[in-house]
Amino acid sequence: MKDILLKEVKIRAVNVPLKSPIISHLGTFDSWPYLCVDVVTNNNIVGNSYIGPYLKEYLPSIASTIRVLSKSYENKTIEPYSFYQHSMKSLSLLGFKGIALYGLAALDIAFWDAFAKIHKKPFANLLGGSIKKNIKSYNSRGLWLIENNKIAKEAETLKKEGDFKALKLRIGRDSYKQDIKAYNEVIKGAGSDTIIMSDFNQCFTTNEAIRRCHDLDNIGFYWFEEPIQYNMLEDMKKICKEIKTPITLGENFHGPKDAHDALLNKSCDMIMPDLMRIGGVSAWLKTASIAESFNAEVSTHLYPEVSAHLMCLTPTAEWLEWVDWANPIIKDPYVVKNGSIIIPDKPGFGFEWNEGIISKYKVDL
Ligand code: SMN
Ligand code: MG
Repeated sequence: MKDILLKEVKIRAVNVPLKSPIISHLGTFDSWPYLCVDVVTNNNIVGNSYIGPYLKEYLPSIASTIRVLSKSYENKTIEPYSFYQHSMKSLSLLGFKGIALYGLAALDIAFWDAFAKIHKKPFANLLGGSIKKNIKSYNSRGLWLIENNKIAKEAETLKKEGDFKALKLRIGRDSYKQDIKAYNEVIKGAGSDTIIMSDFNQCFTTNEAIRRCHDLDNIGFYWFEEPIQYNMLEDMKKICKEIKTPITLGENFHGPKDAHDALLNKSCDMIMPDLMRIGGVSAWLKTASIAESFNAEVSTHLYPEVSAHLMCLTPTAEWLEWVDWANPIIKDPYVVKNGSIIIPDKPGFGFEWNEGIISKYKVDL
């Protein structure tokens, strides 16, 4: 095959309204900011990626790291793995974490998408995996810290959206009794066979977390997520030791080494890396191998389209987190049926932009 070279990297920013607001211990959000990246090759193949870095004010600085990182690869053959290794080395001067890593992730995902399109294969197939039809997915787009009397109805709606078997409830309300009430409302609306994950979003001190996790330990939550500040690995270890319900961490792992450190330290029972914060596709694959070596289950955080392919290549894959927040910017959004995400039979990760919506919600960089 003739060398296919990187011609150009285009970056656009959007701020997409959410169907219903996110109300969490991390803050309240009515819209979600994205950077949409296109890597364009000399034969006009386009690799796409998006990242959603939470705070729209930081879109320009992340876009700027993407531009700087991509400069090294202009007119070079598209080699995503080598690009990742090279970019990571270059970050030693800036730090391996935070927004520089987010920029690297955005580029890495788009390079892999282009690479798979060059080879005319869905990404998971390109790497020698089969496209799984049963990637179990939970609906995580709702059940925020909303009023109790709204929970049952919302749970019922969320469950029906893709015949989901599992939903995630945000907890850490004022008292443990309120968390239990919220759990019971989910059961009331979605049925007693529903698997219910939970997320504290780091709202407690260590002592509070131990107390609350004990109070909720026999309720039936499938997992407790991030009870305390994400980087308190020693305290997390203590919580893990005391509590029967599995504890998960991972959306705040900045790079594979964070996953390694948390697993080695027994700070969590399972992990759920975020595609952006872990450092993109290349970093996910490294993390999947680390998790395999600890025999630890891997779930995903946001980014269902790319994460679905990665779950096909993750030996200890568990739950995929489904959110539809990026659906408006995607031409044919992925769907979930019978509680499993459907990976489209298309080259790359299988999504293209909805240009009209991108223009509508575009923000300046
Ligand atoms: C979450 C994700 C995105 C925004 C707020 C909260 C949450 C999750 O931690 O795991 O889905
Ligand atoms: Mg979370």
